[in-house]
Amino acid sequence: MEFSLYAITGEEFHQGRDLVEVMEEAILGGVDIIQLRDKNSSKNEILEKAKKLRVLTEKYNVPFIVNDHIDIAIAVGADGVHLGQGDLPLLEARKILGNDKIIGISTHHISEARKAERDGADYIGVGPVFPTKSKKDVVDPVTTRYVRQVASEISIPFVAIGGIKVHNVEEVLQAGATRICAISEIVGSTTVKETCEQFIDKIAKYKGVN
Ligand code: 3NM
Repeated sequence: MEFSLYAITGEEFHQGRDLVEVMEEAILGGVDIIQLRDKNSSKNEILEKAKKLRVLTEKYNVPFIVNDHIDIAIAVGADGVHLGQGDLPLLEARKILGNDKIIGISTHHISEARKAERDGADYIGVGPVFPTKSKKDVVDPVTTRYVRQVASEISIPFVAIGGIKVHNVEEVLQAGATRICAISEIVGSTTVKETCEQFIDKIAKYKGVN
């Protein structure tokens, strides 16, 4: 799983801008994997958004991940799903999706990271590193301490998430992360492409260091 900047949708931050337009700008700025995450819309609405994002991500050859909804992921031919700790267990999701699809799992503790690795996750989320308003049921920040722990102990790819901004991303990279994920900093930016370019520059600076 080669990627460095992961953008998740968060339409509450768009200030009226079109979903596909914002995500296209993010891709043009260097985002190399996209997740549709929508906790507010109906299943049909999410399906329609997923179809549009599938067309966009296919155009740019960027992996497309759907949060929670395995059925929608299959229906639109997404590259994979992202599951939380309370969702369908990874082993069951794997039975449905097979080995060719990407399955990512949110983790907030090293025990969850170890289990996800054991169960065959393709990548894990590591967070929330910093306080965030983008996730409702969020646990206390895990801090860069957890990032360090995962970087030294876990072999599968991991992506740091939660409150990560251009101004604090270097702390996370210094802790050993090589992949960064953000919602509000990217999709809430008035200059989405430039914000992504700034993230990419900082990630590149630490490439080969970690
Ligand atoms: N998952 P922002 S934190 C969706 O820790 C999500 O698993 C998290 O949004 C986790 O970049 C988070 O705006 C919200 O802080 C990330």
